[in-house]
Amino acid sequence: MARRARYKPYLQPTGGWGSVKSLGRHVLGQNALHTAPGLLKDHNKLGGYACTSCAWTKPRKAHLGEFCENGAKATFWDLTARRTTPDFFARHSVTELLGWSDYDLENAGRLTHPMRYDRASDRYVEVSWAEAFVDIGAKLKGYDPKSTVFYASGRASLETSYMYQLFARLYGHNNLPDSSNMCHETTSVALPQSIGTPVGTVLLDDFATTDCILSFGQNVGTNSPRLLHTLQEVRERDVPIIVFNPLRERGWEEFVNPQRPGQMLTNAPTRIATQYHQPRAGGDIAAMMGIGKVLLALDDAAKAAGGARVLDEAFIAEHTQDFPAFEARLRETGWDEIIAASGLPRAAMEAAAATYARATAAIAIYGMGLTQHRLGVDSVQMLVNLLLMRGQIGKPGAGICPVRGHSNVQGQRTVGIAEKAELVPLDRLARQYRFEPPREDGLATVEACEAIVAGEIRAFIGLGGNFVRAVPERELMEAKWGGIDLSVQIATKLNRCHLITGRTSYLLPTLVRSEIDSQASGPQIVTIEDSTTCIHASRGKWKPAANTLLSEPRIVAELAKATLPPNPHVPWDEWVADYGKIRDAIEATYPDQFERFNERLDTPGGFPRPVAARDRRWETESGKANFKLPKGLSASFDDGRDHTVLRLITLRSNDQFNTTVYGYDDRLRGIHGSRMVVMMNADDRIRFGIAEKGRARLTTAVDDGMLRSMGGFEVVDYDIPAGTCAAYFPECNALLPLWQFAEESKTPAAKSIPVRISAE
Ligand SMILES: Nc1nc2c(c(=O)[nH]1)N[C@H]1C(S)=C(S)[C@@H](COP(=O)(O)OP(=O)(O)OC[C@H]3O[C@@H](n4cnc5c(=O)[nH]c(N)nc54)[C@H](O)[C@@H]3O)O[C@H]1N2
Ligand SMILES: Nc1nc2c(c(=O)[nH]1)N[C@H]1C(S)=C(S)[C@@H](COP(=O)(O)OP(=O)(O)OC[C@H]3O[C@@H](n4cnc5c(=O)[nH]c(N)nc54)[C@H](O)[C@@H]3O)O[C@H]1N2
Ligand SMILES: [Mo]
Repeated sequence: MARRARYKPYLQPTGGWGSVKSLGRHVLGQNALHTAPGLLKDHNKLGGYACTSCAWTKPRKAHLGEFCENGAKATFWDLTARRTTPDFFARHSVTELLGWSDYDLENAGRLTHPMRYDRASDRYVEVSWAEAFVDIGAKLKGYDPKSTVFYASGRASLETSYMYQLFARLYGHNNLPDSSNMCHETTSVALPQSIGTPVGTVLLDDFATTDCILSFGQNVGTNSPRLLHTLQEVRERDVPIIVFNPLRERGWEEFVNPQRPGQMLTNAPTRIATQYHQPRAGGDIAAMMGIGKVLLALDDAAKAAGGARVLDEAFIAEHTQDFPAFEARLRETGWDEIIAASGLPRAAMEAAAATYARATAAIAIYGMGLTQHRLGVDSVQMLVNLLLMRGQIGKPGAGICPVRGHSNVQGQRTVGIAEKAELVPLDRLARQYRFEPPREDGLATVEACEAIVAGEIRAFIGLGGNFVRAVPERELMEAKWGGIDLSVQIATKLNRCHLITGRTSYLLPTLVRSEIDSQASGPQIVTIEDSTTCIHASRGKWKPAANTLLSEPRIVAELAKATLPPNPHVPWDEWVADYGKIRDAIEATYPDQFERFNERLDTPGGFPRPVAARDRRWETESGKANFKLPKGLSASFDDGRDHTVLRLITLRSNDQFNTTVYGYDDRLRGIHGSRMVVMMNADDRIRFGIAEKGRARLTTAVDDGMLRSMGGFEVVDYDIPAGTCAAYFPECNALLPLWQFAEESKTPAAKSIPVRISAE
């Protein structure tokens, strides 16, 4: 039965009673009420567990309830009383389950037993752990390692991730795609070229002294709500926050902090954004060119009048390279082009620039709205250019702040989950474990998809995630998956990727982070790295969902032992018995990053890894921070001239974590009851002859001989610029061509899919 959507603009603040009510519904829905008191005591606390939801950092001094609506939802979802047992699989064939929604699949509860797909009965059937490991190991031994892919989704701890990358390299490949290939890979490519570090430079303390925040393409209210606590404090110092986002996101508008009883009683919200500009999708490079142009003009005027300069000339001279070329580009780019490409009036850019020009310490925050475009790398580098113009990197209260996705996605890269060989200290791994690691680059996510489509991949191991559902080109990917010989999914809940089976398919169930992980030496600690490079310890507090579950480190170790020839230098069993020893090994591989790792586990607020750019040391080839020239003004694939083509943004609702769908409401956007919705400008709707609240079909507007088309969308008139529309991920991934990715980073261009829309 198709669901009907209801739309009523949400006028309440983010947080507040709406968030409490929504949370209440989710706790009851998962029968997880017994976990609620623990949420207050242990969630994101020293001695407790780190939230599995977003990667935003934790303060040194935690609030009583250091959680947000969505972090709590993620935890309740993990700690549900429901179970997906062997009996469940006996009742439902895989073909039947393929007809279930993402919500219904995960809502069946936690996986409890290792399972193997039985083609004859079309069912997953219980298998012993021992048999699963022996069979998987035997099969892996038979393949060319380079024809296998070890994917990781960004939740697994530093300990698991380190073991996993080592397993891949000992086995013989660097095919380690990660969810970050679909996410902030653009950041990891852009920032090293600009400032010589792949990560952000901002620490939580910087928010206490900043006097201006610029935000591009990030949805704080839904995807990093704890950051709102910090932004609220920033706003109480009357600091301006300038937001660029095609959609009016409630999270950037008003917030009532559920952790503040006084504010909850009065319901008087804190206004977050002081300026809200709505560029068209992919319009940010142009918008930033406009801001840069105004900064130059203000600086020219200041120079002429003998007033305080707007540009930081000393910083530019001492620390940067290529400013003259960038300045020339700003001066020669005309306002007409900028206005057309950004979709913004000149006054918007003037207002933003005037405010930024007055700041002494500014932070730039960004998310998927910049990274998931054809010119995503250029978009991020433009934002850095704006900071460099005014010397806003490497001093207190200032810097660049990518808001990462999964709770340990940044950390996985730090400990070697990377397909690019140059990013990994292979010589050190070679010495530490006495082997010859593969030296050539492996496959990133898009490349792994291409190889699967080409029939070149024999085995796929997924350390978490929902690969087939998260990647572009769904129909082709699902059709080609059957060509994989062995598909092994280490998971907590059932998802669609598990049901798209290879010739042999295993489902290996594991613990979640909030559960007690007991090994030979007692309960274990795991660690994660947040968006600001701080490392936190996490201790599970809850009884595991089933006593048949194994921890992720144990599963990785057993797979490795079953696959690899014995190597006395890799103590898999000792590591599993005591995760402290894995941390010692991580420290041995990365002595500068993880100095005294085990001793510093309980540093309040986490301990930061060193980032050279924070100290104005630029680890670039030039030894300076580089102004980078964008390759174009529009970040999208279409040139914006064909008015029959819209740019489709695919994004997250307030009731989901990526492909995990907690419910059918997107409260903050006022959309209820359905996810098959396209948000569009009313003028566009009329122009395309679609009735109010009518139904529509979206068809990808590319000419590559493939038809990508989806019907059944309900149209919602929304506050979004003409020419841009929005709908939900992962539903829309069938519309995203595999070859439409960000230049250089290969991050799929999920934020401006060129589409045609027609009434249904
Ligand atoms: N509750 C919850 N938390 C999450 C997640 C989740 O699904 N649920 N996912 C996690 C993960 S893996 C990630 S990567 C992050 C994602 O968090 P975000 O980076 O916030 O990603 P999206 O939800 O995709 O939203 C992107 C935002 O960018 C805007 N946008 C789209 N196109 C453009 C553009 O061209 N220009 C500008 N300026 N803005 C644009 C959209 O309107 C939207 O507000 O969140 C993490 N945290
Ligand atoms: N169109 C479009 N596509 C996108 C995006 C977009 O904005 N638009 N965003 C992209 C982004 S930013 C990302 S990060 C990817 C996300 O891609 P993935 O990381 O692959 O997907 P998730 O939905 O996060 O994975 C959810 C599954 O992980 C498993 N899981 C959950 N917790 C654990 C755990 O603790 N351990 C293990 N082993 N398994 C666990 C569960 O079985 C669950 O079903 O999607 C990308 N795809
Ligand atoms: Mo992500």
